[in-house]
Amino acid sequence: MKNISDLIAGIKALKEKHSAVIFAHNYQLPEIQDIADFVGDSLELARQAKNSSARVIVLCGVYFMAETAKILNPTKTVLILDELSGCPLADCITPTQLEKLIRENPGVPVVAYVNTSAAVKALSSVCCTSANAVEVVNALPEEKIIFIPDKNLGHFVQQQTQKKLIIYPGQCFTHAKLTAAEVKKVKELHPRAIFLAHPECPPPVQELAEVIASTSQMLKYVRNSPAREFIIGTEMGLLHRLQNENPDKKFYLASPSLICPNMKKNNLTKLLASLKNFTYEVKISEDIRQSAYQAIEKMFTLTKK
Ligand code: CIZ
Repeated sequence: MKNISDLIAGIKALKEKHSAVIFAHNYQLPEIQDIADFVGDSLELARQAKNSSARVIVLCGVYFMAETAKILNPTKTVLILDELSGCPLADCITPTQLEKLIRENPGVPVVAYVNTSAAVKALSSVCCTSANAVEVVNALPEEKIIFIPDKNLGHFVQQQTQKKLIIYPGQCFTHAKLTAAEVKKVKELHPRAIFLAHPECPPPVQELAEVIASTSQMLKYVRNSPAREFIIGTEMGLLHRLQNENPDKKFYLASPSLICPNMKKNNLTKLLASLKNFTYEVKISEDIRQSAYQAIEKMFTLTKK
């Protein structure tokens, strides 16, 4: 068992040796965020991966995020720290289930949240993230849209658009745990605080929010807000960045249950091992990768400013 400074020194040396970059999601442990070259949400990580000139990308997040980096960078080595850091939301829908939905709704385009497998993306018309879901849906010419796999994000988008969404009934089990009763209690304790909820939270929680936002939107909102106190309704990892970027503001997690066990499978020991042994390499068959690439590229095209 190495101490933390040995781990950090080892990671930095191997990173240099392999011309690697470390990307971390906003929900990662503080020590992973601190050593990363870039920290962001899945849209920012995807954009960063697309523009990276590094030979090796180490993705500290969950599996679909590493797959997205590989889809955009087929010639690079993409590593994930733990093979088992999946995403139960992404696992909610299989290619067979999506094929059935498409057969039942001929001609209706599929908007797939990036929290899906490469094989599901490959069957979809376009991807979206929580930061751009409304924009993607509104940019499509069709009036009826299949939205997969998160029903709470689907509910949020449905409130913001005139289009008719056919919403798949999946959900993120971490965000789904947050209840309106818990939020009301925290609001009572901190009456001046603004409540920011992630759109993966259930509708009764969304109704209590002053702001419904993705993690990147929460960071931006807090940065620009004159308020001093905020209740955060998303995975606890975001508090590290919020607090670092806003040392004079106060943050309260809406519930202690807002911890994603898969995001928290990653740690510095596994990061060192990943760079040392090139584990675990993400591989995607070329036909699936090419089709999934189209869906991600279309998201970038539709949301180009
Ligand atoms: O899109 C992402 O990265 C997720 C999973 C949450 C968010 O809002 O950033």
